[in-house]
Amino acid sequence: MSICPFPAAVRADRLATIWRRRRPAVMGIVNCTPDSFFDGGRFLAEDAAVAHGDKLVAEGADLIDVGGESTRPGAADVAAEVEIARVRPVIAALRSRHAELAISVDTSKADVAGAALAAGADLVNDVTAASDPAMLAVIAAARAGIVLMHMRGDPRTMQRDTGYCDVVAEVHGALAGRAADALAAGIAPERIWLDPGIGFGKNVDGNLALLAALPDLAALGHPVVVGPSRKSFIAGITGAPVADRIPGTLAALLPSLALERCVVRVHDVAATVQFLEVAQRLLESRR
Ligand code: PMM
Repeated sequence: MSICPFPAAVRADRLATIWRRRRPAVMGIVNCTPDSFFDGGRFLAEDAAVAHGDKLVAEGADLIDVGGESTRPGAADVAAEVEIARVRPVIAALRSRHAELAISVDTSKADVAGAALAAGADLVNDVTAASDPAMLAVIAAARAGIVLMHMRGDPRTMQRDTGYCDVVAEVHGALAGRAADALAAGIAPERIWLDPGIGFGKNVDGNLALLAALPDLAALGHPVVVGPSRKSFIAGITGAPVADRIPGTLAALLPSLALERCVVRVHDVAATVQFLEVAQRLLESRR
């Protein structure tokens, strides 16, 4: 008898359903943090976070990403116990309310990942590409998925140096290396998802180059995740304050439409679903 209340086969099914659409899948963000750059403090209370998750599901989210530590530039570290106390009840509540929903936990700590998987999460969204030495083993043992995101340095230091010789080659090369490590740890290729880390140690041109090169990232053979939602490169181009960046976010999602297996991580699910549905139909009408 398995002691895990969430068997690997059920988890695999939930992750597989992500790809049922003809357009990119939508990951809705629930930040249970006091200090995230857009929604910090709004969903710190458990009931507010769960209600927000319910709302994003009703708007058409294919996955919900629950985070308990801000990754904004300059953000302070959070102890694992604090992070677990923030995310575990929210994940458990969302799991009991939405049996079929794929849920990810946004963490870079293996202990938090383990607690979140035991509470019903399917996927670990790791902005440090599994820098915790125990992370890949935790994922492999649970037969869960992992998002390996590229970041230079850590949130405290990442915007100090945003220069690269060739940002696309460097980021894709680093992710290919981490994907190889994840494969070697026993994680199946379809459960290793790659994210170029928009806004994490990149300038405006670097972010744009990485967005435009998403098809090259997908050519590494893994699903791709991209998270431009309301980020400051949109202000770098347009001057728009964070409250007014939905149009810029949607424009940044255009390259994702060319990919077969892509997840877009966004705050605004309803607007994103509408954009992707119409854009996809438009593209198909030309074929
Ligand atoms: N961005 C943030 C947090 N987590 N995870 C992935 N995979 N990709 C991202 O681009 C990403 C992330 C920062 O945004 P938030 O503070 O609003 O969650």
